Amino acid sequence: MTSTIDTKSIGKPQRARRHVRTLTGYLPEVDATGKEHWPRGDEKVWKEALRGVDKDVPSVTKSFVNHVQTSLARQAYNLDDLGAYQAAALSVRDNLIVNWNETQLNYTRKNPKRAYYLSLEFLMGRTLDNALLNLGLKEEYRDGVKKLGFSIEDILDKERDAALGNGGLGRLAACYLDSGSSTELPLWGYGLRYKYGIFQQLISPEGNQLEAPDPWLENQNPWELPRLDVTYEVRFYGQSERLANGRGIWQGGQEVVAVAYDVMIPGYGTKTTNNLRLWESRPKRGFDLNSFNAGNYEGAVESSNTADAITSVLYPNDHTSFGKELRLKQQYFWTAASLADIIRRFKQQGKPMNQLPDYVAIQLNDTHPTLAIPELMRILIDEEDFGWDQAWSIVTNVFFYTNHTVLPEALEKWPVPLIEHVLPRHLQIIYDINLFFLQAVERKYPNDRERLARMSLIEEGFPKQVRMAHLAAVGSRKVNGVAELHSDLVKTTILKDFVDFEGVSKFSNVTNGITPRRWLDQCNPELSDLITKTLKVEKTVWLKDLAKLKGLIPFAEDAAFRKEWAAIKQRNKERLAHYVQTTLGLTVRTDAMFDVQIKRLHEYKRQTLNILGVIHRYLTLKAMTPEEKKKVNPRVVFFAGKAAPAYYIAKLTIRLIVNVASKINTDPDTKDYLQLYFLPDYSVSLAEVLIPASDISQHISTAGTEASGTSNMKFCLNGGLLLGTVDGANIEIAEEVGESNVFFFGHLTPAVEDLRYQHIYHPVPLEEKCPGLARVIEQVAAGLFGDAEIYEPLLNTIRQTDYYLLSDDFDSYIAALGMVDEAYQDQDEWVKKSIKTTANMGKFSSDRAILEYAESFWNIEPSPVEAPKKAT
Ligand code: 26V
Repeated sequence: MTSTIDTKSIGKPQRARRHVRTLTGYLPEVDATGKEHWPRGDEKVWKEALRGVDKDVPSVTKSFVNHVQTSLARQAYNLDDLGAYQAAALSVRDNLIVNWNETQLNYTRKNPKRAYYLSLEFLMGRTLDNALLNLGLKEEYRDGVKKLGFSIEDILDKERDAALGNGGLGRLAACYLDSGSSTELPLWGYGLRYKYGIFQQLISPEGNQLEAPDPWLENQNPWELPRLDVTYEVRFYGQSERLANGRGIWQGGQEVVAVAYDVMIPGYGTKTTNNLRLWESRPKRGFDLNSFNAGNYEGAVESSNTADAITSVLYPNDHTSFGKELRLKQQYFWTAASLADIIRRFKQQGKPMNQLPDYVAIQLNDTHPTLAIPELMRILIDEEDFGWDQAWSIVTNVFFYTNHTVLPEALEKWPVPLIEHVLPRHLQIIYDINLFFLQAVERKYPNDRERLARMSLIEEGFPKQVRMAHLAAVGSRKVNGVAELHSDLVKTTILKDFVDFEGVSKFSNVTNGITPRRWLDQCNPELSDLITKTLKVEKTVWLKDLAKLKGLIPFAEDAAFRKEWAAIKQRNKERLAHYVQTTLGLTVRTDAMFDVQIKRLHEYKRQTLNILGVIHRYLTLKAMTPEEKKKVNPRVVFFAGKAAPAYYIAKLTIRLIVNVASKINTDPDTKDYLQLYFLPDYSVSLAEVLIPASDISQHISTAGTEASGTSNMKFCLNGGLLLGTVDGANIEIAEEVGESNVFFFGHLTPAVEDLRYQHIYHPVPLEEKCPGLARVIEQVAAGLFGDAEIYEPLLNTIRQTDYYLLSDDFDSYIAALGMVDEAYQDQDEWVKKSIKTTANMGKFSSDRAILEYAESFWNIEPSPVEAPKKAT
């Protein structure tokens, strides 16, 4: 077992670490008098021997072959594409490491205030292509590997996605890291190194989703650096004793060790290479030798089994909570290790703890890391001897909380008995926070018991539960939502009482963003080249100042430009068709409109509305004469997305899509006009193929339910038009690109509550309310797509409460689809819309979003890496 840092010694400089740092650095140490000293040996010899970043093709091939030979122990005759990927990755990684070292040294020397992004999910996707782009080495590697007999595309295709996330929240975290490095901000990520990422989705012949594990680390991960010397002990269970002075002593229970793995995050066109630190759990005592010698092998490995479990698998749910003990342990393990690491780094500067908020800002990505709030209180009170008030003032100036949903079922709550069992000291602290908080509320609103019950951090019931969103809001300096409408809903619904009590200035909005490097340049290289050529601005400039896309607007009127624009869309459709052909063996026609909905399966996202709309179209086509059909523009509908393994209704929706597809794709009456595909195992990499190929994409959540959405931004950036409800970021996209360039339908947010009320208290039979929908449902129920009775529970969600208002929005949805058809008939106008859409998407760069966080919340500034000094 590697030596672990005793929690009591956190903050004391670690000698071993100091040496690691100085040995790899370029810069000499500065002593108290300001004099510079080279830490070891001959400075000249050191500096001459340090690896530079040679960017020419011969250096690339040399480095590649070196890795083939010495890192992989292989040779030219037995090197396959996977081996070539590994060699290329190791060679690119050398460049990242040099920049990473310089970045960290720069921060150590300058001591800027830093921000930390705590996220239980980082949906990174593939790294090699992004690293090449950001380092400016794409062409060199393309040429280099070609000379060695490989194609860069084949090599890039060998990389497995790092899929440590469920959906939008995790991908947002990945975009923000890219933007943090690209804008040279001192921003680190902290997460968990799950052994298994989001499950692999398989679809059975009947259309059922099956889940298989995703052992993504199987072939080793060249992008991480194990830091076996950076370890912390984390305690669970045990007893907590309160002392008279308010301090607590927490002892006993189980201790596990957190080991750091660092993932390098290069910036686009910058030296800044920030760090994503992922924790792995290990048993404190790897092997109990006594038990082993006594012949008890199982006993000897027991502690390792339970400790390993903590970081073994990502929970595959989003928007539903479960109260599982292991998930709580994941959350505490990760927040405790991250805070210990942040505090150790802060203390190395020799500053007193009350200055923590001057040097550290911590962003809580949803409520998942909220235990960091009581954990920092515990450290300050029990270990650092602070009094309550001073500790609370530090805590409430360090944390910032982003809410990502207002759906009640997705708001985290933890049973009090579970927290008491796993984290007894934290439960005491949470109760104390609650007591002081409610006392303050009582002073402002005397005798308002209902208000106290609503605002309490503890929900009464059997069992009582801790409301994590309340704890996060109370313990943070700022609270934000992720799009204008959503931030307003946060303020007027779930946290209304908190706005009344604390004042509105604590609550604000930062509209989400996406990185244009991955979501335009990498996934749509031809479009990126056309933009560069047309704007006559280097792509290194416009990819970092996305408002420059506005320069495309006049070209919407240029017929030659439109032709090029449309030809690229066409080639992207062919690329997608090729993917479907090679992976599923199915032939997609490419002379059709491509209509795409790709996202997690959820009732609120209303994939069901989409598939019922497809059936409606099918029935309409069936009723047409051949003459009428000739006027119809062919449409290909794509779905992709995973359902939470226990989400029965979502899985039934997949089953319906798959079975409708097999019926209509083989129906000679309709197959030339309508095709439908469910592409299994949706991932970041699949999104990169689907998005550039889309003519229209669907973002059709019930108004007020989708906090932002971010794929809507990706489609529009790639010139795909948006069909959607007036929800989330759709609204701001329409504001930017112009309402005439989007297709909106459906009821608005303020109507939703009333409609739901009507459903319950004044129900109208579906046949009367929405005959079109009733007819579609009838056909499904009659077995047109097989399995009649199997779909009953899904159909009943609509026939009964219809909580997500399909029957209210169906008619306007069908009308909007008709408007899309009509607009598509005029290809010139359509392409104009497409160009104008891309041109007006500048606002949605994640660079803009991360700078808003940096300036308005964290108060941090860019800290560019200086060029290394030459040896003297
Ligand atoms: C909630 C829960 C509840 C407990 C079980 C596990 C689990 C896992 C994830 C979540 C988070 C749900 C919130 C979420 O993912 N929101 C999405 O965030 C995106 C980025 O801001 C946004 O674009 C989407 O609209 C929003 O649904």
